[in-house]
Amino acid sequence: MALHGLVLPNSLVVLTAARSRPPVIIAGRCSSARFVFSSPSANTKLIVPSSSTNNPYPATDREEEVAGGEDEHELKLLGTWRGPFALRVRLALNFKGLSYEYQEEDLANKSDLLLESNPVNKKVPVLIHNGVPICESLAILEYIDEVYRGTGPCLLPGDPYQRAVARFWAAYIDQNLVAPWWKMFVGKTDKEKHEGTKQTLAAVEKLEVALRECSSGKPFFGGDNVGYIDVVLGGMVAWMQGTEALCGLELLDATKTPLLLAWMERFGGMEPAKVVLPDIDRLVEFAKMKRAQKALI
Ligand SMILES: N[C@@H](CCC(=O)N[C@@H](CS)C(=O)NCC(=O)O)C(=O)O
Ligand SMILES: *[C@@H]1O[C@H](CO)[C@@H](O)[C@H](O)[C@H]1NC(C)=O
Repeated sequence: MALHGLVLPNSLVVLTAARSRPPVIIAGRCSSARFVFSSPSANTKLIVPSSSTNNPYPATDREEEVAGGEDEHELKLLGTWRGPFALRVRLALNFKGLSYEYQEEDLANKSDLLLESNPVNKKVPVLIHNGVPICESLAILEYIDEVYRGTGPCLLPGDPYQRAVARFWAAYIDQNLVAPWWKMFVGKTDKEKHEGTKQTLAAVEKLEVALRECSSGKPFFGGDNVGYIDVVLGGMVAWMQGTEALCGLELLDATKTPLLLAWMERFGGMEPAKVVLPDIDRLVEFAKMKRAQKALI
C-alpha cells in the first residue's frame, strides 16, 4: 500500500510527500485504466498516462509537461474525518494517487488557516494548492481533475454530454440525498424528519436508475473506473451504512436498490476508499452524541 501515513482522525495526518523527486505531471490525456494507488513506490505522484484512446477535455494530442518542481505539488486539505464533502475530496485524491497533507478541523474552533482560506463560507473542505485555496467540494474535484489530468483515472468523462450528466447527478446528490438525509437525522419535528425520510428514499431509488444508466453494466457510475459521481456519493457511504443505527431504517435493500447496494460494498471495499471512510461504529456513536447535545456535527 502506498500510503505512508497513519490515518488517525482528529490529528494531523500527513500522507507521504515524497520530496526527493519532483513530480512530473503530464497533461493531455487521461490515463483511464491505470490504477496507481497500490504502487509500492513512494513516488506515487510520478505517473505517466497510459496510451488511452479516451478523449479528454480540451482535446489535444500533445502530451506536455506542465509541472516539474516539487512546489507545483503542494497539496493541503482542510476537512473533518466524517464530513461527506471533505471525504469526497479525499476519495478523489486517493483514487488519483495524489499525495497530500491533511489537516483535521475542529468546526467549533476553526483554524485561522480555514478562516483565511474560505472567508466567505468558512466551511470545509478547502484544498490549498501551493498556498492558493480552492473552496466547495465539487469545484475542488473538478480542479483536481483538470490540474492532474495525467495522473490516475479521470473523474469526469471526456464527452461533454457525459460530463453534463455527471455534474447533474452530483448536484442531485447534494440537493436530494445529502440535505434530506440530514433532515431525516436531525429534523426538529417528526414532520420534518418524515419529510426528510421520504425524500431520501426517493433519492436512492432515482440513484439506482442513474447507476444502471451511467454504468451500463460496469462496476461504477464512471464505468470501469471510479469517477466523479462515485466519489461524490462515496462521501456518503459511511452515513448510508450507518442509517439504520441512526435513523431506524435501512436505506438500501436488495429488492429496491440492488445495484446501489452492490456498488456500496464494492466501493467501500477498495483500498483508496477504505483508508479514509470512517468506521461505521465510531461514526454512529459520534453522530448520536452530537445529536443528543444538539451540537454542530
Ligand atoms: N457545499 C459545500 C458544503 C460544505 C459543508 O457544509 N461543510 C460543513 C461540514 S460537513 C462545514 O464546514 N460546516 C461548518 C460551518 O457551517 O460552520 C461543499 O460542497 O463543500
Ligand atoms: C482552539 O484552537 C486553538 C488552536 O487552533 C487552540 O490553541 C485552542 O486551545 C482551541 N480552543 C478550544 C476551546 O478548543
